[in-house]
Amino acid sequence: MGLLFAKLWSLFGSQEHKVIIVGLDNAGKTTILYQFLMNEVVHTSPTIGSNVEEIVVKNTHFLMWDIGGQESLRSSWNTYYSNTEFIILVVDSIDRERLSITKEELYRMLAHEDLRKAAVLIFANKQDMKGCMTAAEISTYLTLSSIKDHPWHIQSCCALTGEGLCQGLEWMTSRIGVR
Ligand code: G3D
Ligand code: MG
Repeated sequence: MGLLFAKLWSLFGSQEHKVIIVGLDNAGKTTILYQFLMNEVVHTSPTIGSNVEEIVVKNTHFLMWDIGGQESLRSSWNTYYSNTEFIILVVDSIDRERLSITKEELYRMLAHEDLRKAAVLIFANKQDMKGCMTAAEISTYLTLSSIKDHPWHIQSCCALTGEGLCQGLEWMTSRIGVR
């Protein structure tokens, strides 16, 4: 019985959780993914199509899909949605002009049937930039408090230094098994 339990537990523990990393082009999605992966900053180029990497946090495996954010690619985001447990939405906190587009994309995703059960982590990235919006400002603009049907969390971060990224991942691991 004990052995069976241990086996089941290890199966559960090593189960993969699908994550999609979305956001407009230049928000910092690829930089964040590679920070998770190797804890160092890599030179990135605009993502055409997608990058996928497995990230392990405290025995929890996340399969993370970094999806290109250019306008021409956004219409195909929904092909990545099935079985997604977490959406990481990366916001460029200095890009005030395009926050309205991010908002539209966020609510479009939340309304999608395949993302019904997904939890949303919003990274307010580029907090090192002078004059950037704070996480609180972004939260207000995106009216996050109105989201009742998806668990959500906003975390300020700087993908270049990695600051704030661990806290975001910790929130994700804390959600596992809650639903
Ligand atoms: P994307 O995958 O969302 O399109 P990238 O975005 O990860 O390719 O990042 C786009 C640019 O933003 C990159 O600069 C990257 O270094 C920069 N960037 C990412 N995160 C931060 C951050 O927290 N602070 C600052 N200051 N810059 C950041 P380049 O110059 O390579 O285009
Ligand atoms: Mg990219």
